[in-house]
Amino acid sequence: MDPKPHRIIEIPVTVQGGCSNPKPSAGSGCGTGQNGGLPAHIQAKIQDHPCYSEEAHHHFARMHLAVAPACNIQCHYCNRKYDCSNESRPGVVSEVLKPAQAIHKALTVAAGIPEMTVVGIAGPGDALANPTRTFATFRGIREQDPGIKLCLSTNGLALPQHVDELVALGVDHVTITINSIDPEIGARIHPWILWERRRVFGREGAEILIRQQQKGLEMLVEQGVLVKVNSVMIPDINDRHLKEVSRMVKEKGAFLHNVMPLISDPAHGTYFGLNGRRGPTEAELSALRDECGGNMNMMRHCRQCRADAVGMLGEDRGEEFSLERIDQAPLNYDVVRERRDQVQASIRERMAARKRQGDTVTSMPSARPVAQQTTRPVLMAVATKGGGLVNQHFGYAREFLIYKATPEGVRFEGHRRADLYCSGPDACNDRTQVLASTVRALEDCEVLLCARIGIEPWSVLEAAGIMPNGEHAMAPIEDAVMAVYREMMAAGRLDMSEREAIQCA
Ligand code: CLF
Ligand code: SF4
Repeated sequence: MDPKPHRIIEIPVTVQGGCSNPKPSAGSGCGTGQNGGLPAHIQAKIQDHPCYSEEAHHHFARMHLAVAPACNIQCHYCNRKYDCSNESRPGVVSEVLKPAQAIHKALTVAAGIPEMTVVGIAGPGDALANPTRTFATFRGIREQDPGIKLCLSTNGLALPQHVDELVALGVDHVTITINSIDPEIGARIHPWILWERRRVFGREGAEILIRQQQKGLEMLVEQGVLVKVNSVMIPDINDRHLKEVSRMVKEKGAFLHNVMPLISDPAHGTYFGLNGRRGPTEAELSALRDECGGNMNMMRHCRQCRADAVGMLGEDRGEEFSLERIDQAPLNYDVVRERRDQVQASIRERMAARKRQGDTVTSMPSARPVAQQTTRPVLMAVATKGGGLVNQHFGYAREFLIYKATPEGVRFEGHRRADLYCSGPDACNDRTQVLASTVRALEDCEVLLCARIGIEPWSVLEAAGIMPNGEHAMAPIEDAVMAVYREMMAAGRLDMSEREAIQCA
């Protein structure tokens, strides 16, 4: 780290709590899937937004419309050939859309994926560096279907001058990427910005960016918009600083903080990638999220989506809805809306029923202080294709969700990507390699829950200390995790020595 003392920019908080300020109560953790305790109007805003509610991401889908190609800043983790790293994993956007095309695409996806609740604009550049295209798109969707939530992601430089228009259009969810509140650190991430028709470099540019971000955040909160802050964790540049960022954004009323790992691959041609800057390890990321979590609700289920992503988080159905394909699709939108409303109402009913069941299943039966002190936590990997259920065949899983079971209950920790084990009859030679990489990705997990698994992967995982378990197929994930944890406890497999218990605490 740079030893020089840095000046943190913090615009005095002018926004007070009030009914429009959506600060959640401590422990209400939208990032934890437990949304109880939130005021009803906030609960209504997040309950079917897959990014703002961890629980919703099992049930509802989102789509991004790639209408915003230009950007007004430079980030060292971005190469314009690729999606905006604010909201995407690297990969070219298949097609940049004009507003009319984007509106038609959104309505067509709503017809094909009735679970889709949110349309976001997240690049491939910056949504507000392309205001004409962005607002024309939002306006068109709002006119055609007021039931779709509108969501926007921005670097924040041009945010203050657009807050009124966002509010007028009913954009209820805005993400600002804030990587630093210290211009010295900011300049190491953002080498220049475009400001008042000129390039402003280094510290001066970073200072303007930070001020605009904070001003935009305050203005949105004042108007009752739910603000999520994304931060890219960059080891040895802003990793230790992000706790300070978390504190500041919470103070200013941000609803949720999403710390994402730097994606740094030389093949992407970014400055950081080409200069050997590494991304954080899973352990570093998890530790920082825990540290920030003391101040703030943390998002742990982000998939760093493409700027043209379509579907549930973690899946990409963009190809099904390319311009070429959707142009031929006939559309009776009254029917679409009716079907969508029915599907979403039945999902909400299932979620409510599950909530009514309460915590009885996912917490331990009674307080047993001695057992709790000496019972160790266990990480479990889960193969799911949505719905909050253990319902994916191991061979078809492209990612695993990671849950931590403790005597106090079950907590979602994040996800790990995996290569497809069953990718067709011609891919048999790759399977050993795929299994080896899955074992590496899940090396800290002791159990793998899935709907089914073949004998070969079973043996390899078991030998690596990751016990496959298909007995809870189609069960709710948290119930299944807790049931296996109880079995392990009953078998005496979770006992710790007092010394281990202290270390664990
Ligand atoms: Fe898109 Fe972002 Fe809206 Fe979600 S994504 S604009 S808030 S609808 Fe979500 Fe994707 Fe993570 Fe973004 S998982 S990258 S946080
Ligand atoms: Fe790239 Fe997004 Fe940064 Fe612009 S704001 S340079 S598009 S990562």
